[in-house]
Amino acid sequence: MGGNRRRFFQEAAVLGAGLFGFSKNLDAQSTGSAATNAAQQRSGDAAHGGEHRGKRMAAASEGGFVPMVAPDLTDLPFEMDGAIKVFHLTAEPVKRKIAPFKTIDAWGYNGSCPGPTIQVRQGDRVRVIFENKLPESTSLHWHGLEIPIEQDGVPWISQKPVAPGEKYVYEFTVHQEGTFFYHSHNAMQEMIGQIGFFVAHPENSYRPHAAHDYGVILQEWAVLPSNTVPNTSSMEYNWLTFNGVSAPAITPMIVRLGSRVRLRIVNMGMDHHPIHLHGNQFVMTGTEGGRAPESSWYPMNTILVGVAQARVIEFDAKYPGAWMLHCHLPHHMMNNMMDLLRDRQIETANTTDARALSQMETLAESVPFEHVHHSPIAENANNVPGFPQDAFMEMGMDDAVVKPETYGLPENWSAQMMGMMTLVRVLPDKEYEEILTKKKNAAPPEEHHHHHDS
Ligand SMILES: [Cu+2]
Repeated sequence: MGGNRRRFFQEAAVLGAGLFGFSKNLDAQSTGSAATNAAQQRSGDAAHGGEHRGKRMAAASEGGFVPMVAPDLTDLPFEMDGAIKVFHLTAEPVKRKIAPFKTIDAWGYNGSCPGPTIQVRQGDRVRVIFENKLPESTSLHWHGLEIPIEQDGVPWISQKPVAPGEKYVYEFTVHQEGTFFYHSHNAMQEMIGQIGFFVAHPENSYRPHAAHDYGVILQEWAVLPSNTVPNTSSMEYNWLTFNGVSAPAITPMIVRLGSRVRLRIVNMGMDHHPIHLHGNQFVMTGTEGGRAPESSWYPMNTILVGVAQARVIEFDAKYPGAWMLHCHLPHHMMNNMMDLLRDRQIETANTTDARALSQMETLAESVPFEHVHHSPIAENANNVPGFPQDAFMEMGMDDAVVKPETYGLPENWSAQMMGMMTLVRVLPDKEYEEILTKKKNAAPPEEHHHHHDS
C-alpha cells in the first residue's frame, strides 16, 4: 500500500467519513479515552468491522484529533485521486424537517440543509466537483480559506456563474487549520440554506486534547403559517435552527464526564446570536481565522457569534447533567406555533387552563404527537394583566423527538426546548456508554450515509 493510499484509509477511518460512513462519529469521538478504546475493542466486530475500527484508533492517536460531529448533519464522503481528496457536492432544493410538524422547502447540498460537512487536514489538496441542480445559477465560496482568486467562487468576479445543470471543479490546497464553511455567494441563496461546514484539522494537534468535537450552524427562517417556502426577504424570523433543526428536535450532544469538549459555532444568517452554556465556563480557542493563542483565552459562558463568524469554544466537562446550550435572544428561544395555533392566535380569550389544554390536545392529535401537560397556572391567571406569557406555549413532545441521545432525560423535557436550543449532556461512564450502545444499535445501514450522486 502506497503512502498516499495508506494515509487515505487511515484518515477516512479517522474522519468517520469517506468510505466508512458517519454513524461512527460519536464513538470515534471517544478515542481519547482508554476506557472507551477498550469498549470499542470489545465490540470490534460490530456493524463496521474491527479492522476499520482498529485503523481509526491508530490513526486517531497518531493524528491526535477526533472528527467534528455536527448533530443532525452528515459528513461528505471523499475519494482519493492520487494525493487529492475528491468531494462531490451538488446544490439542489431539499425538504428539511425542522420540527416534527414542520417541513420546509429549503435549498441545500446533497439532499441536506445545511449541506454535508467537509472535513480535511491542514495541508490537504482538495478537489470539489460541484454540480448545480438549482433552477438558477450559483457558485461555491470557501469562507475564510486563503486560496487562489480563481477558486474564490464569486460569480462574474472570479468565475462565470455555474448555470443550472452545469458542473464546476474547484481545487486548492488547504494550508490553514480551523473552522471554515462553504456557501453560495448569492445573498438570497444563503438565506434559503446554502451553507455547509468545511473543517480543516490541524497538522499538529491542538493542545489540550479535546475528546469531543461538536459543530453547530445557526440559521433563521421566516416561514408564514401553512407555508413551506422560507421568505428570504423577510426579517421577521419565526424558526431558528441549529444545523437545520429546531428544538426539541435538535439532537443533544453527548459527552463523557471529565472529558474536554470543543464546540464550533458558525453563524450564517441575518442576526447575531449570543450563545450561552449553562453551568460551565468555557474559553474561546478559535475564530473563523483558526486557532487563537492560549494567552488570549479567558473564561466566559456566553459568546456572541456574529454573522459570517465562527467561534470555537472549549471546556472541561466537570459537572454531570443536561446543560442547556442556547441562543439567549428571547425570540430565538421559541418556535413559531402559528401553524399549530391558527384559531387560537385569533381567539386570545381562549386562555383558561381547560380550554387551552383541550385545544393543545386537538392540535397534537392533528400533527400527530402526544402532548405532555403544560406547566400549571394560577386560578386567577386571567385577571392578571399580561397573562398569558409562556403559559400554553409549551408543547412537550418527548415521543415525537425520541432518539438514543434523549435516553434518560426527565419526562416532558421537550416542553422547555424551543428554537436555537440544545442540551450538552455530561454523562458518567455508564450512562455515556449506554447511549453509545443504543446509537450503534439504532444506526441505519452504511449506504444511508452516503450522499454521492449516482
Ligand atoms: Cu439568536
